[in-house]
Amino acid sequence: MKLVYAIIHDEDVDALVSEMNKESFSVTKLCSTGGFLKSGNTTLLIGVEKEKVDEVISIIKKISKSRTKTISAPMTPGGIGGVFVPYNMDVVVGGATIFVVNVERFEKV
Ligand code: 2BA
Repeated sequence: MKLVYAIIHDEDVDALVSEMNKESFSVTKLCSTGGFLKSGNTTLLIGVEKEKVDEVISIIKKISKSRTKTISAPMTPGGIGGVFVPYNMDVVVGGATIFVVNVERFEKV
């Protein structure tokens, strides 16, 4: 058995969870926060048999869309004084960040 972790945009959650349920995959949804942007995202946990991992990943790929976020980053100008001047920077986030790990033991009691 494998456990798929998928970090996705909050905006894609409803469509993705619906599609997973439609295809009979069980999903647990966790609220998470990206360490770089420090904004909310969603982590899905999906436990599946090894043979089903590719199917799960193809559903994630189909539904998760990448988006560009503009962030304000401080920069120091070359001049004297070290004044920080904010400038805008575009960051492409996702579609999805996916980890697949082995599950040593799985039980429902
Ligand atoms: P964040 O950490 O908020 O990162 C959002 C986006 O910012 C990233 O998109 C990437 O394009 C950019 N980014 C991240 N760290 C950066 C850095 N040190 N310098 C410049 N740009 C940087 P994604 O790569 O698509 O990642 C989306 C979210 O997935 C991340 O949100 C984080 O929550 C998670 N993630 C990505 N890679 C991960 C990893 N190796 N381990 C754990 N979580 C990861």
